[in-house]
Amino acid sequence: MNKALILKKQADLFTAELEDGRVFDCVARKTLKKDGIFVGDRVLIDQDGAIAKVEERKNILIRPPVANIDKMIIVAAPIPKADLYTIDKLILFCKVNGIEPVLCVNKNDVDAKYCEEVANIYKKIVKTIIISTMDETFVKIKTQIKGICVLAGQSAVGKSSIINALKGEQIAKVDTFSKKTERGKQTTRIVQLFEFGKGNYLADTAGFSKLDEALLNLQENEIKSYYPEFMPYAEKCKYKSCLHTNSNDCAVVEAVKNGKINEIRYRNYTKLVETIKNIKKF
Ligand SMILES: Nc1nc2c(ncn2[C@@H]2O[C@H](COP(=O)(O)OP(=O)(O)OP(=O)(O)O)[C@@H](O)[C@H]2O)c(=O)[nH]1
Ligand SMILES: [Mg+2]
Ligand SMILES: [Zn+2]
Repeated sequence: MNKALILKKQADLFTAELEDGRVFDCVARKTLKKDGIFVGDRVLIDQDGAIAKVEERKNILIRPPVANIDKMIIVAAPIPKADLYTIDKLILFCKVNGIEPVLCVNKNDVDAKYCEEVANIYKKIVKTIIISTMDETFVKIKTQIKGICVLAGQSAVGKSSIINALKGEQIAKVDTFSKKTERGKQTTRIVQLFEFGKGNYLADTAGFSKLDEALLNLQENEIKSYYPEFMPYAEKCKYKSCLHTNSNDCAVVEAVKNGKINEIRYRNYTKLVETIKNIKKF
């Protein structure tokens, strides 16, 4: 049997790439549940050219459905304005699932000052780049594509535009922000891995609507360990197993007050802890 990687899935039809680089369309053996095969899956192809087995996964995202993600490029922009709570949840999701997060602030041509402000919040926490798909700066993305990478972020931030700019052709469908909001739908529907040099892929996706569910398995007291900027202060906090959500003499809260920890990141952290606490009550 031959090893292959699933690049695309449309209804019952899969596009797979063999180790020698050949790309072909195939179906799954009747004994396999086709819902159980994801883009990014490493599979075995039998002599009839059908998918016979799915190999063990490193991680999996349910919506959008992608498996074995190495890196997530989280895209933000001035239009639509960056939702920092979503960015924080995506970074947390990455850290929990062994995915390397990279923040890409796009549309620098629209508002460079705003892009820099967003980048400044994150540059010490994750690898951060500022680009525009309208000029040459988009090439900064290219060196980031290692292994299976996915683009994530709100609708209209420019994920499909990034694919098109990198490929130098219009292969991913792009719509204006106003058209998207009129329809209330994202333009990109299917997940597909685009190849950028051997072994390196970038997937265009349509947002991460099941993100909250994916984070629910976390305990409220483990979230803080995924905030590297808390560490130096958390160590000094005099309360044992402190959640750093109460103001009485907590070293992390002090650091927020003194401007050592970004206040928006911190507020989003407490919001997340509260959300998880409340859900656990049911
Ligand atoms: N000014 C400017 N506009 C951009 C840039 N990148 C993308 N756009 C525009 O932003 C709009 C949305 O781009 P898309 O690439 O469709 O966004 P998307 O993130 O793929 O959206 P969904 O598929 O709905 O999730 C389009 O009108 C693009 O032309 C940029 O760097 N600068
Ligand atoms: Mg898109
Ligand atoms: Zn504390």
